[in-house]
Amino acid sequence: MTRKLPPTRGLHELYAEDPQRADRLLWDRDVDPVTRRGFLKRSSLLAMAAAVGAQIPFADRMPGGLIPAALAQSDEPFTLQGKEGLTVLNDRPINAETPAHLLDDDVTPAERMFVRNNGIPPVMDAIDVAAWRLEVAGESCVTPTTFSIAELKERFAHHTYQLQVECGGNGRSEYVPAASGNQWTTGAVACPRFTGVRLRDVLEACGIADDAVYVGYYGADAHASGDPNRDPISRGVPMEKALEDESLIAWAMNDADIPYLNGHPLRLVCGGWPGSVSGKWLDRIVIRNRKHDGTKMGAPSYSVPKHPVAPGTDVPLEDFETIQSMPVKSLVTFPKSGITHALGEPLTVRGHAWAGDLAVEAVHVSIDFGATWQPAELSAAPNRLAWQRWTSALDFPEPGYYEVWAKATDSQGRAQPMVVPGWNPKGYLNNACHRIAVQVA
Ligand SMILES: Nc1nc2c(c(=O)[nH]1)N[C@H]1C(S)=C(S)[C@@H](COP(=O)(O)O)O[C@H]1N2
Ligand SMILES: [Mo]
Repeated sequence: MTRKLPPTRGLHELYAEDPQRADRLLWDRDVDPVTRRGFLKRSSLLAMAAAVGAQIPFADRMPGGLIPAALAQSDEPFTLQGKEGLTVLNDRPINAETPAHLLDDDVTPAERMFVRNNGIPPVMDAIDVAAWRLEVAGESCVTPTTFSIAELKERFAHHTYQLQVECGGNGRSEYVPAASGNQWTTGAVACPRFTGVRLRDVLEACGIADDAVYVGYYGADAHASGDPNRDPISRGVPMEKALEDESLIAWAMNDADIPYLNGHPLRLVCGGWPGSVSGKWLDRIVIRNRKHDGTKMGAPSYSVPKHPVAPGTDVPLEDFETIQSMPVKSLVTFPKSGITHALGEPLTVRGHAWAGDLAVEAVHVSIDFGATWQPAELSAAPNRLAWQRWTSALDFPEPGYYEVWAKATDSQGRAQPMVVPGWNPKGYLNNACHRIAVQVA
């Protein structure tokens, strides 16, 4: 076996001689303890190696407190009909995320699109497509109009785009102190192909008054309390985003009806922004002369502090701003974390990268906990606001436990952080590098 990493080998020898001293050398770093999943800052390398089932060749480059990806991922206990393999986080309301290896398709299949519900979806059997109506109104709408789905299809040109939808809280589970809300890991993201009419075409047909600044949506789902006078969610986007070519009122996903849990029979899709702007079971759109003030539009919902704050800070509401474009991010979707790979053969890894309203310019991968990076091959997006495929062939120097980390950089030069980025009270915008475990034997 080649000895490419003498310091690492030395560390293992040190462990054999004097484990306590080795632990001090390795783990006494000034980092936040991460204890939630039971792995303490000072877990010994021996304990860690025992837990992952192999020596860790790059252990000396492993950040203190890191929970090995091999341990951080859990298996799925429940199944949602039509969403087999997704991890159910909640059932009241239903929220389910997709394990990274099930997001490997270029175009996310319906059964693999995550589900994020703020309230109670309309009763499935009561959804009558022929009777469904979309009302367009609001104080800045010149000619309020109500459309059936057939009328939308008939009056306006049809467009299809592949659009990435990511929940603003995707990655929330990694914040310390913990932020309340669904404890998404990495799977509240998808990129299916949506077909519908442009929101712009419909708004223009209804007349956009000169003072219009915002568009808001309402859906047919009910508030979790059952109170018919409360909306579970009613968000929207500034006029500029609403008028983009890719902002759709969609009835189809991947050339079929939109799945019931994803908003059948009609939904708004404004890709690249928090998923919460893409209203499901869409039945009303309002053109507003001020920022829309529906449920979950105001701070702290889908908002982050205007300036960085220390973890745990109590932030006054006036110091928040509404999230707009989502930050650059990537996933490793192949292989599945935890695989065993044969030494001496290159391992092809791949995934997706996306960057909100921007394009992804580069993806880099690392097998040594971020000490060195190599560029991955990156494909162009099929259209704006779709994720991009990346691929890379990796060589491993010796047997043992490795992690593959992926890091994307957007067209403005901003890269993903390797560690969890700025803490915020609601746990939004965690775009830390994704990582998978690989055993080389
Ligand atoms: N009517 C309605 N629209 C909604 C929601 C909802 O609860 N009700 N959830 C929003 C949120 S927070 C997200 S992240 C996306 C999720 O879309 P999906 O469930 O199709 O994945 O839908 C958005 N649109
Ligand atoms: Mo969301």
